[in-house]
Amino acid sequence: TEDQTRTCLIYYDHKDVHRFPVPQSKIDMSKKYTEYCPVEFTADKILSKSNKLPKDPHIDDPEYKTIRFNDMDFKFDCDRRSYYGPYELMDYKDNTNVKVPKNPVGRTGIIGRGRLFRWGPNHAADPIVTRWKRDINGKIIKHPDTNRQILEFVCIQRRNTGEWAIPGGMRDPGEKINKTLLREFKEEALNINNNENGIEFNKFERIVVNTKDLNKILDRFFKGGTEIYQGYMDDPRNTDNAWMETLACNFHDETGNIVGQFKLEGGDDAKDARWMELSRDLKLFASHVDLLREVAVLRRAHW
Ligand code: RP5
Ligand code: MG
Ligand code: MG
Repeated sequence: TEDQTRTCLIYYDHKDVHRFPVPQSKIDMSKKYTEYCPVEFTADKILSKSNKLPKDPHIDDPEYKTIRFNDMDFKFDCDRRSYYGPYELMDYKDNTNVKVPKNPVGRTGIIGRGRLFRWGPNHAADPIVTRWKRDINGKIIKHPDTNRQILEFVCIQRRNTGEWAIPGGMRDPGEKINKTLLREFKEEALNINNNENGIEFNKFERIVVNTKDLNKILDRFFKGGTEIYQGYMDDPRNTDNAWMETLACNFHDETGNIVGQFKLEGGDDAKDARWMELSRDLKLFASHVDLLREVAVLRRAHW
């Protein structure tokens, strides 16, 4: 509704960081909001120079001025373009010498990067792996209300907030988006951390394959994706100057004999993984439910 405000906390381990409330009608930055006094927040982990995470320089670092916004940035090995087209730059507080990216969707109640590594768009990928719900004899089940087949998707539980989500993740520096989709699925839903030597193959319920075969199956399966969405993600970490954008792809196992047979196991930043029924009543992290609705429409499934 009009006067609804977004007052949520930024994220789990920063329970003290409250966003400045932004009424629905004031989200658009072109609308005047004179009382607006966003909280300045960039997590220590993002500011620290001690670890090797691929972070951007902060505004007080001379390197900051070398960032190439709205472009491929080879120096920092990342794509700073938004799916929305060019975003504007704005003053950081009253400092007219420093320009920071302006969130194209609007005000969030926080300036700085919050917990995000990059200024501007932070690119992620979301693999939505689906199969049809079946009875114990393998027959596809239809929903009594809609008489439509029911989809199940691979869902993970995020370690940090405990929320259930699509097993998505951030694009590594220089990484192709297709690689991110497959890598994150393997890490978070199969607990496979790389494809060097150590993949165990007792993680499967009904099929046993060796490492090479497993990778072949996954590589082939992940070639047949359908793009569902690319754009902004309403992520709890977003700020006025740093935000999540994602590319979501549906990988559907029609027969249920491929990935549909895999035993899921949460790994990396996921503490659990399971097949979950698609329905409008799902409560998931960020706006992941909206992505699933698109998949249900695409597959003419129950929703
Ligand atoms: C969401 O955060 C994206 O849709 C993706 O699922 C996820 C990526 O962040 P991490 O899972 O790496 O925290 O905005
Ligand atoms: Mg991950
Ligand atoms: Mg993730």
